[in-house]
Parts: sequence; structure tokens; C-alpha cells
Amino acid sequence: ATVSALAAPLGRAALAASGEQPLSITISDRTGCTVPRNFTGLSYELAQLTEPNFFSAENHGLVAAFRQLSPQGVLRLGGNSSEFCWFEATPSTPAPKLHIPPGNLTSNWMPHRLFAIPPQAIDHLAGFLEATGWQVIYGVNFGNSTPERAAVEAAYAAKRLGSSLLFFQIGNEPDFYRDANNGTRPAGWDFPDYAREWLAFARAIAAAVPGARFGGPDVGASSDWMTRFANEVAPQLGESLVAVTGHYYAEGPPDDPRVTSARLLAGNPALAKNTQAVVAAADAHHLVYRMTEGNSCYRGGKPGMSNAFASSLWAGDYLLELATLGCAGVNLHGGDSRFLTASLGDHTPGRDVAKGPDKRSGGFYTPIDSEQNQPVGLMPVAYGMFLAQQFAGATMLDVSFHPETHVTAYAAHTARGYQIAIFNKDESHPVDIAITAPQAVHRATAWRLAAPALDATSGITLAGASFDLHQPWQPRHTEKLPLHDGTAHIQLPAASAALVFFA
Ligand code: BDP
Repeated sequence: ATVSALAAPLGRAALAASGEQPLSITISDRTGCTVPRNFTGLSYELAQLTEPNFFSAENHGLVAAFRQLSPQGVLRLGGNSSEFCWFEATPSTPAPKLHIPPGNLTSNWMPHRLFAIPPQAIDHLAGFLEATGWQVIYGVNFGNSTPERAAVEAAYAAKRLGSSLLFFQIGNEPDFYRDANNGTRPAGWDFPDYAREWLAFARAIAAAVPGARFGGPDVGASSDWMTRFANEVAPQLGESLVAVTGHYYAEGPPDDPRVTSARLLAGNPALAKNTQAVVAAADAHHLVYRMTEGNSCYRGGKPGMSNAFASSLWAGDYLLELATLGCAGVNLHGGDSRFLTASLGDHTPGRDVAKGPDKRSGGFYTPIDSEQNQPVGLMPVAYGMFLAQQFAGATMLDVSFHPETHVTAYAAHTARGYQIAIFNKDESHPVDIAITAPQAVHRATAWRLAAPALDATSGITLAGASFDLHQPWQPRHTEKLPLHDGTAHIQLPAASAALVFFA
């Protein structure tokens, strides 16, 4: 992948709607990377497999929701709960011993209970993937398991999932293993220990699954571990390693009053720098970089932000920023709130502290609402994902701005012409924008991403249409934009976005 410069300035001045010069955005013909067709992804707790009828071709609502988001996305299974899952290969397979770290459990966020995965869950997962057209990244327990157990589970998964299996991951957020909130390994345990143990698991799996592919290290935060993984582990494993992976939560924890929609939308200037470093390290070893788990705010998300229109704008902007930087795909975390809550330590037997109200009802950030015995629905964050999905298969183009504002923009060349997604992340000022296409164009149209308010949890529309899982999504209102000499004009209200097409 080539990394194209991200021309998305984060200056403070917002342009008022009237009287001022419009913000001028020029789409250049300098091409960046091509967005993979399977860029869109979701991440779920592996413990979700304890309910074999969830990921199943018979779960029609969930199948429809996945297909709505992408005709060929990537489902990643992992999360904190994966470190407490075990594969019940046969009824006589013994459960592993539950390991609970010694010491102060108040700051420890792991589940501390076991989750048994029946083979039937993997059989049904195969049908689900076939019905949706999606592939899976299967994450095995590394925190509290053995290479032998991992190999038995991986062999079964590979046999049943076939070409729907994108690659295996081993462990979740190992860079946190030695921290108090994880406690999976002793203090002092570090990358060299990790690399040695990881390779033992990978080799056991490779021995049981000829042609097995892997991604890693699936870190919680450390870009240093990602570059070291590419530089030090990739050469030892050869071609079976295909991806460098890591997680990204923009904000957290939810009960911190500084965590606000305004701060979320201000963006993170370190993101581009870190992503470029990891993409370069991955590239040097012919690997892709995939962001395999993340969302707007860790510990289940923050109400009024993670489940509201702020998350639509955040997701669209964030996914397109990563696509521009050469990231091969993004998996946003979610699922049934029971399993998200379980991933956050709630089921600890004898647990003596409550961690606050937010975490108890975990799941505010989920892209798909799929609570037990309730109809499946798409959440605000899914609108941002769907906007970014419109770039799948397209080739990104550089954009330049004058002057700097709270606006970000991402352009691409597609089979139909040019398209540009523009986000006005200013909460109170609309902005007038003039967009110039790189070549002669004869028509400019727009789909708007809008909602009644930044904290609105319903009433979100793209091109005037909401998602309805009973029928394929179709734009209801495609707006024709004034176009003069290749420059189109649009006014973006405060806290809104648009996707502009040039034909
Ligand atoms: C990540 C874990 C995941 C949690 C998530 C969260 O991998 O299992 O659900 O944090 O805090 O670190 O929301």
C-alpha cells in the first residue's frame, strides 16, 4: 500500500455561513491507495459463540444487518472474553482450570469465568458467513490456554470454515497482559516473552492446519509492539503471517467527564503518525495492517455519544482517515450487551466492586443492536460505517484545503467518476464549501448524513433514508449541487456530513 498524505487539517477557525469566502477544497489527481473490498469489519466477543444460534444462517435479522453494511466484510472474533473461552471438542473434553490473578481485583477488568464453545457454534458460523458473504478472523485463547488446545480448536475451525476463514489471531491485547487490569502474565513479562510464546502457539496451529494464516499481535494500544511484531516475528514465521493487527478506542473511560462528543470529533493528531509507522512496517514485510477492534469509547461506550449521531460522524471520518493512510480494514467492536458486559469483568464470582453504571449496561457503541429476543437494528455508528463503505474498491485521491477548519474531507476515484466525503465537525457553525474536481465534470450531486442533533439516537438519515432491514438501502434524496467551471458548492450545517459525487 502506498501512504498518501492526509490533507485533513485540524485548525480551530470555523467559517460562518454568510459573508465569508467559502472553504475551498481541491481534489487532486494524485492517487493514493485503493481501499480493499473487505475494508468494512465488525468485531465481536468470542464468548458470543457460547450461543450457537447467534452467528447462524437462521438468524435472518443479523444476516440482513451484516449484508446491509457490506457485501463482503470481515467479522473478527476475540476480545477480553476470548482469553476465557475454551473449545469443548467432545463432551468429555475437560474444562481448563480457571486462572484468576492474585492481588487487587478491583482494577482488573477480565471476565474470570469460563465460556465453553460447542463445535455446533462453529458449524453455524460457517453457514452465517456463507449467507452474509463475510469472512472471519478467528481469535483463539492465548491468555489462559495451551498450544495443544489452540491447535484442536483451530483445526476444527479451519475444517468447517474453509475459505471463509481469513486468518487466525492468537490472544487479545497481549501488551496489557502484565497490567493490573488484565493480570494474565506477571510483571516484567515483555515482548520477547510474548514473541516466544506466540510462536509456540502459531507453530502448533500450523502443524494441525496446513496452510494456516495468521495475524497479530492484536495489541490494545502499543504501536511499538506492532512494528516489532512485523520486524521480529514475521521473518520467523514466513508467508503464513499475513497481517499486523491492533486496536483503537478513541476515548474512555465513559465516566470521565472530559470524554465528550466535542473531544471525540476533534480527532486525534497522533493517529495519522502512528498509523503511518505501522503501515510502513507492515509493508516492508509484505503484510497488511488491519485495525481489528475498536470504537468511540472503551468499556462499552458512552451513552449520548457512542450510541448517538456523534458516533456516525466519528466512524465515517475515522474509517476514511484510516483508509487514506493505507490501513486494509477496520473492525468496530460490538454485539449483544450481555457478552460485552461479560468482557468487562462483571461475572467475576465474588466480585466486590461495581465499576460504575456505564459498564453494567455495556454495549453503547455496538454498530448492530442485537439484544436477546428483540429485533435486530442498525445503530448510529453504522451510518458512518456505511458512508465509508461507499469507498470500498475505490482509489483514494489527495485533497487540499484553504484555509484550515474543523472540516475533514476524503476523495476517491471510482468507476463512476469522483466522490468526496466531507465532515463538518464543528458543533455550532455551518460551513460553505467550494469543491473543485481534478478534471472536467458535468454533474455534481450529494447525499447528506444528517440527524436532529449530535446526541440524537434516532432520526439519522443518509440521503434522506434510514436503514430498513427488510429491504436494500436506497437513497431517497439525491441533491443536485450548483456547478460552475468544475467547482461545486455546498453548505454543510454544523455537525453534519455529505458525500458528493462528480460525474
Ligand atoms: C477491549 C476488549 C474488549 C472490551 C473493550 C471495551 O478487548 O473485550 O469489550 O475493550 O472496553 O480492550 O469496551
